[in-house]
Amino acid sequence: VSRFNALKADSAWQKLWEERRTFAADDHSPKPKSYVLEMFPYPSGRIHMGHVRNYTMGDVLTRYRRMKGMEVLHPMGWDAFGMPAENAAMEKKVHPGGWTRDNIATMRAQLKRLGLAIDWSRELATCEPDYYGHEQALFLDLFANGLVYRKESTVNWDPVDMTVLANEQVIDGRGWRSGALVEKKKLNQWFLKITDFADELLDGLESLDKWPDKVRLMQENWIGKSQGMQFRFALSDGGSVEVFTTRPDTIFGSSFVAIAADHPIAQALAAKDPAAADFIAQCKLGGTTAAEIETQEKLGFDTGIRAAHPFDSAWELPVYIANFVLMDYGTGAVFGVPAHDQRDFEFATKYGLPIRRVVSDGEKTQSEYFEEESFTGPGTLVNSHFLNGMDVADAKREVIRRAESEGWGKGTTVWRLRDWGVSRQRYWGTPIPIVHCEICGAVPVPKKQLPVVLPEDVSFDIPGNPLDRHPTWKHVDCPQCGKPARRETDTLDTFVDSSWYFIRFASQPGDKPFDRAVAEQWLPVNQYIGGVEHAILHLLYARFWTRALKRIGMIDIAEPFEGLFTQGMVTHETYKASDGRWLSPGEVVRKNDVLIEAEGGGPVTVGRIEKMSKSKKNTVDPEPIVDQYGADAVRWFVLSDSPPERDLEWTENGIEGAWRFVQRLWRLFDGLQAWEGEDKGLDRVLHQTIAGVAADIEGLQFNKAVAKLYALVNALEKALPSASRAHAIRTAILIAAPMVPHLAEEAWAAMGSDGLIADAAWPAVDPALLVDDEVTIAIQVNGKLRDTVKAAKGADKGDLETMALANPAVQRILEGATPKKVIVVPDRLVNIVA
Ligand code: ANZ
Ligand code: ZN
Repeated sequence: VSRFNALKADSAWQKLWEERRTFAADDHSPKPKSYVLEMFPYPSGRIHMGHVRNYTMGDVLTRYRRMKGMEVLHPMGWDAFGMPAENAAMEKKVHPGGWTRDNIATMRAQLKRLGLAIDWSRELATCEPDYYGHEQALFLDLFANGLVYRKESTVNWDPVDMTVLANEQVIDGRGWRSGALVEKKKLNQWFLKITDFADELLDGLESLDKWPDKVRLMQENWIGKSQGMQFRFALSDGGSVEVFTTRPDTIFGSSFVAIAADHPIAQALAAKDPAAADFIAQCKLGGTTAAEIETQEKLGFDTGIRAAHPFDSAWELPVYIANFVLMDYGTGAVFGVPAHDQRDFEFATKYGLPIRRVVSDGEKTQSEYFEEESFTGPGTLVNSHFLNGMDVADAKREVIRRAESEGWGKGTTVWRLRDWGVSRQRYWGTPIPIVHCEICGAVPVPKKQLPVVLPEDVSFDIPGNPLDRHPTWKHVDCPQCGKPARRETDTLDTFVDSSWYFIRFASQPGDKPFDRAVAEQWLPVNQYIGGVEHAILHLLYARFWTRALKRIGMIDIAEPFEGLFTQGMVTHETYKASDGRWLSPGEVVRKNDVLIEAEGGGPVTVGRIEKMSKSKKNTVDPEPIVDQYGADAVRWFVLSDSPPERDLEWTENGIEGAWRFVQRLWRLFDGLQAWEGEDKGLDRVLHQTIAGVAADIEGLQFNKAVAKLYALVNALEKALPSASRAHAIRTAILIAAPMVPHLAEEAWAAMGSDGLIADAAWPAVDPALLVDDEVTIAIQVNGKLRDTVKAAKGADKGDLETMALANPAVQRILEGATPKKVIVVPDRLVNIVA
């Protein structure tokens, strides 16, 4: 019996698949089409285990659907623009383009070593002009249709690095690289009108029934539709302030009004009052993200202005400037109800403002509620005049009705979703195809002049945007009036690149972004697979971009991703040396059952099992593993151990077990002979496995499919020679082919089949063999299990009793005595009471 030589088989079959273009998707195929896509990788350097897991899942589905007779599009490309390339340029003095393209070459070769069924002829990299040039054209189409605009907005500015920072790059108010105190600066930036689609994007979620509920909920919260009311408070200085609330029912519980630091009233006050100006400056030092605002200490400045309560003008509320009120949500002003809002509660506690309960759930006393926190639950209105006794929903309606009829307020809807700011003051991104002219304003670059290509000769030795300080690149003539003008030097957020790559995969003509008819044949993506970290932004932007193209008549697809699957992470144990250094798995050895440092022999503590990461040094590089065990064993392991939506722990034992299984499967096949005779039981096991594995792959429950194949192989190893057994072994190879394609091809060829197993048909199932007509009966004596036996399903009670009494284990215990009683549960058990 031979061994499966994975290294030899892997490269031979990979070469053949490539030569024969086996996985090229045919746009004109008459077969039903399927589009399987995993989120394309960022070319960071090398493939990691998370990639292996992600791409193997999509691959199994692809290969399975091909065997089921579908034409499958399964492409691959590179999300190739972004910050890490510029960081590498600064640190290692390499060009971002060279660094990126080298990484792509390395990672492409690594992916090919996994034997993925990918149509490599459609490969694309977003950093190449033949991709981003088309993106520029699409940007201009959106611009021409009013879906792109420019406005002044606030950014985080690092005064030392002279660069704009993303929120994640601001740590405790300082630039992550320079450590300088970050300033807020106003810049003109480009925006995409995603808010125009807020309703559609929200409603569309309902149709996405093949998405995880949690992702839909996250999108819903991000879009954040709030129904409420907007109204004016008259102010003691003669002016007024408009507030937005989702809780008009709590109006009689208000004890202050608060405005944002950027609110015009605050700004006006700052001009005459230095204390107010100081407070506003202090507010600007704090973070701007919702999470930061939530956790910051709530601070306020009493303006001295008083607001009149709308239902009782004699009732005056102090007006504060407060750091927890955002200018760009609602109206930038609120009324505070400390009893029923936690931020207001903290604020009121700090500034000694009244805490007045107006909603009661009828159980607790006021002091119980309000010592620690506000009460935000449902209940009945109290202390609220004409609202008393109503529930919250009725009270909301009543306040809105009165405000509208008295003319001082109205019911409204507000959205949390903001327009998408796409300007980045960076080099390594898609240049925004606009020219700024003093006379004509912002002028689109004529389409025939696209792509606007990034200049190659840039330097990264001084801070700032290399495009901006390039000696010639930005100096161009205005396309409209011909006078000297300036190119836009901002580039597009890389999320724009990933918002339409799946369309370009489906169709990639040279002269336009895509051919509509061809793209519509493939789209939507039937199964999209990727990390849950993209559950909000990437998926929302891609949904928006697709809808925007639909609105301007470029494609008739509303939702780009029909099915979505978010896979879990790959984890590994962590190790620490006695001095607290993290150790990599390779730096640790086991000796006499304890772990010690390979170098130096010091004791090692085993830490938690965590997501593989460079910082904890608990990564395992896939490449040497593939070299050692072969692609099929690696594929088998990443599919096998846990449900795909959960984390998978990478262990040495696990990969060895997978390797042993691959060898077992090969041995079974290698021992195959022309046996004769029928084994009905085995036929049934086989057909149940075929049907079960198919259902599991379709449901993306790969670990279950793997478990069924294990069970089949166990049964085949035990089975006696028969024609049934020979047939089942051959069929086992077929249904394992999506998971272990190299072994499967090798076996398929050895069976003398012409053609590839990759092109073979999935075996048909005989429905008659799916019914289990044999059951396992437990034989008990005094309730204790003594043996199990097989019996025909539905066998009658008397037969089962006779069989049980004749059982050798039972006879030994009874020693000839007559049992007191025999209880028979048909199809389940026989219990003998002695
Ligand atoms: C009075 C009130 C009473 C409120 C109460 C809540 C509870 P969502 O649901 O997230 O939309 N708010 C309004 N504009 C704000 C702004 N620019 N910055 C900070 N907070 C703002 O939240 C709406 C609620 O958040 C509004 O309802 C308002 O406080 C506050 F028992 O008004 B509420
Ligand atoms: Zn001009």
